[in-house]
Amino acid sequence: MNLEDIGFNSKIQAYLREERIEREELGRVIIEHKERYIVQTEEGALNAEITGNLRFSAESRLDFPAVGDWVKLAVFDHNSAVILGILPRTSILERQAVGRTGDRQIIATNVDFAFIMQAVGHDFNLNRLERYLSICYASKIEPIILLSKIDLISEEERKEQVSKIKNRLQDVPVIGISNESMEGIKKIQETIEKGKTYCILGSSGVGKSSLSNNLLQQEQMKVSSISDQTNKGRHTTSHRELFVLENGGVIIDTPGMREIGMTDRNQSVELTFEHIVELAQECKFNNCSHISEKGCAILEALDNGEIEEAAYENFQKLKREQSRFESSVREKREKDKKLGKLYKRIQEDKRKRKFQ
Ligand SMILES: Nc1nc2c(ncn2[C@@H]2O[C@H](COP(=O)(O)OP(=O)(O)OP(=O)(O)O)[C@@H](O)[C@H]2O)c(=O)[nH]1
Ligand SMILES: [Mg+2]
Ligand SMILES: [Zn+2]
Repeated sequence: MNLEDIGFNSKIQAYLREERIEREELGRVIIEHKERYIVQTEEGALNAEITGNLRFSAESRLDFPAVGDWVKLAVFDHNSAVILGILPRTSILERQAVGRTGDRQIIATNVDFAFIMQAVGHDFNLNRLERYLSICYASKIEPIILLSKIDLISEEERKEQVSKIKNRLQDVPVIGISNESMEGIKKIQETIEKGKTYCILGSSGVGKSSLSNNLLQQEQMKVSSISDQTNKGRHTTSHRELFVLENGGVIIDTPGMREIGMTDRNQSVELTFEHIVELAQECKFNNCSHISEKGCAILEALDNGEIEEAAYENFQKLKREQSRFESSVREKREKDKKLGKLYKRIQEDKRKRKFQ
């Protein structure tokens, strides 16, 4: 396998030249298991760990390698290496770490497109689609919505669901697919460009790994069997994994996500609700709260159906979530600062006592 197959491009090439990194020292993280990594290099896949230095200087999860990262390696033998550093990321797909306000979790990095997958039926949810869009736009990742399991509904029902998506999320492409009848799979294959990275996102059980296998044309990823499905809440895929398609596209399969909490990435929510943000600029007063003001463009648009009530509510909810994240990051930083000062004082006291 050569590096171009896994997404190597002229931008990375330029970086290598600038930093005097040899091609042989470069790899891409394809699997992550709790601080142990599998890294694809031109010579093959290697088991890798990070250096103590990298771990020690890491300030947050963002400083650890993630699936999709390009990393500089020290290669020891045929199958092991140490990760010395992470190359600058072109994009970071991240969410709020589950149950830990103010902490983030990287889903994948250096992603160009996201396949956001929802199955017809219970899983279908426009508010959740807007969450996914926001985490994509946060990092300039282009979303493509996949409506899966269309074999389970009629043609008419499918048209209805697609138009629901189109009405709410005007400019995002939607592809209906079935891993059973294979409808739409060819369309996805045609969409995939060589050297670009596609991350598949969605709840557990929507068919992400089934799609991965169909694109790979082999059973690479474990798929839940029908009997497993009665076992609700069970996740079949437990880690993120990157693999290369025959035509050169790169796919990242991910475990199903139940929550997609907003982090503080700039503009993410605004870009998803661009039409609402634009309208708000037409309000008569600059500081319009869009609650009862005369000449409020938002209230008017809600009245005449130009904006869906549900979309507006979701917009506000995501913004609130984002500011909660921001303030908890700020609080943490202040706490750390206070702790730092306290620590310094204790050290000084100790020193003084020594000399007394
Ligand atoms: N009818 C129908 N069933 C599907 C389709 N795609 C997947 N399935 C079934 O749905 C179940 C879950 O599929 P997976 O591919 O494991 O789902 P996943 O999204 O990878 O799930 P996690 O790994 O838990 O996140 C399996 O039993 C599949 O056979 C489809 O297009 N139509
Ligand atoms: Mg899976
Ligand atoms: Zn207003």
